[in-house]
Amino acid sequence: MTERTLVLVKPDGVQRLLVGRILARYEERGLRIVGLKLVQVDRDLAERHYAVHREKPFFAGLVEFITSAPLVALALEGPDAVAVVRTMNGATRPNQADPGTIRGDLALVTSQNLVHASDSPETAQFELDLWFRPEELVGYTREIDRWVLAPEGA
Ligand code: FUP
Repeated sequence: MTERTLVLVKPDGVQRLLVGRILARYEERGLRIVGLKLVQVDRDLAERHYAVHREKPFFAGLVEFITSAPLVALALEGPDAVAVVRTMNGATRPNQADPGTIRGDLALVTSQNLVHASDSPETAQFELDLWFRPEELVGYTREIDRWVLAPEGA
């Protein structure tokens, strides 16, 4: 089923000059970019984004990190996009992330694991609403779609 998901290339990705390479992975997979922007996150947005972790010991550090420098927010669309992107990102802890995943190839520590992606379609809806205004999400088709998005069984 076609889904949209929210991805963040976190401040470590921007500072390490990895934005282009990370975006290229999603693009090359065939996912469609339907929203994209550079954001200097404020505390309020950071705390709302990570609200589920409010009681965790790492919450303060997480908010500090995500607000410390700009990040890139993107909305991706495609078949099963939520699960596909989570798999591409790899395990939260980079020392458990498989080679071939973004974290497994490019990250070493959990506190600087480069990317965030929504963990369910429901979370994706919440996070897309949080990060993008409706008019910032653009639906369109691409010439290549008939080569990467053929209907199942076609
Ligand atoms: P993920 O969905 O893979 O981004 O992972 P979580 O939602 O569980 O965690 C969100 C972020 O909290 C991680 F990207 C990094 C940080 N974190 C820690 O710093 N320590 C932990 O033990 C778990 C998460």
